[in-house]
Amino acid sequence: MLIRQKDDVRSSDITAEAVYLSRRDLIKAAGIGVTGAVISGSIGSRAIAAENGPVGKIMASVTKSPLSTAESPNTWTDITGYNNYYEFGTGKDDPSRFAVDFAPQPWRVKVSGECNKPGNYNYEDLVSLHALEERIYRLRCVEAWSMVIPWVGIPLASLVNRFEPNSNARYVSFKTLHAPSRMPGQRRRILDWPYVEGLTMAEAMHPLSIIAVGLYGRELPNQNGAPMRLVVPWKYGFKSIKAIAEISFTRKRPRSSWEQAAPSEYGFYANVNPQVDHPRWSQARERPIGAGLFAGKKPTLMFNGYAEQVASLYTGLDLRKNY
Ligand SMILES: Nc1nc2c(c(=O)[nH]1)N[C@H]1C(S)=C(S)[C@@H](COP(=O)(O)O)O[C@H]1N2
Ligand SMILES: [Mo]
Repeated sequence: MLIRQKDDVRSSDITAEAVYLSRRDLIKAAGIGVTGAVISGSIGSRAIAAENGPVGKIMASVTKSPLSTAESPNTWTDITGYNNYYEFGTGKDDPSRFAVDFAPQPWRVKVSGECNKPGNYNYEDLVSLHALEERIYRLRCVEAWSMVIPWVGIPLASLVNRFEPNSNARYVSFKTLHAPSRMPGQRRRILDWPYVEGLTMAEAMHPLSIIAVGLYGRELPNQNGAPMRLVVPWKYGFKSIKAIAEISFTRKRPRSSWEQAAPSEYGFYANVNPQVDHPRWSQARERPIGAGLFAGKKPTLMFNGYAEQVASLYTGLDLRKNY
């Protein structure tokens, strides 16, 4: 069995658009004849390989954000090959296998509820008006594994402001596309489809909350939630809903899919918290994906390491009750 090579080549060491093959990808490409090119992104410092399906186009004028972590990102292969996306199956490699033919364009988003600008918006109209930023964020799944992911996205607040929520809007909810013919997992009753998630308005307006449309400087792969998904880095990964087709502003708190499925295990807040265990496992430590077979777990940080930025959103809230 091949053990992952650590390919910590810096972006300054490789010219943009240069073809860069990590040793592992070279061996793989030579050995089993991977179809498609193995290319490096304009931004990424790791090899970008087609082994988990198609590689999207490079996105123009992406700026680096000061809100990124300095930790080195997981490889393209890890981020696009180890996924949770039950619309395409419950196995970690199901989304990369079964979302290949999911065509995310054209895409429309229905906006409704307590706002002055409801309507049906085109993906282009929503995204093209905003400057794209690279945000390298930690992702901590409630299952106690983690990654570091270089998203490309836009601040959620900029998008929300376009719809002019009114003073009745206390929450914003999101729904994934419901299309069983295109999302095979929706033909089975794994969850109550479509997948629903929600945030308080204060959480939605927080500068760390983004709508991701890309990865490693390229268009978002289908398995990561193309064409647009939420990323809220201080919360467990299940809050970061994929393939958003509806956005609604509400007075009442929405019930998210995992909360509906198992309310004693998954709450509305779902803030990463090493002190509040899941009923069936500890949340004190996490397994970094891609660290190698013999690497140990590492401690999970309060609010996934974003406490300084977000703790004030929760002053006075009992985080043990409001898990
Ligand atoms: N629609 C939808 N969104 C989803 C999920 C899902 O099953 N369906 N899984 C969630 C979970 S549990 C995690 S950990 C993240 C994983 O995102 P990634 O596969 O891009 O790393 O997506 C979240 N968003
Ligand atoms: Mo997750």
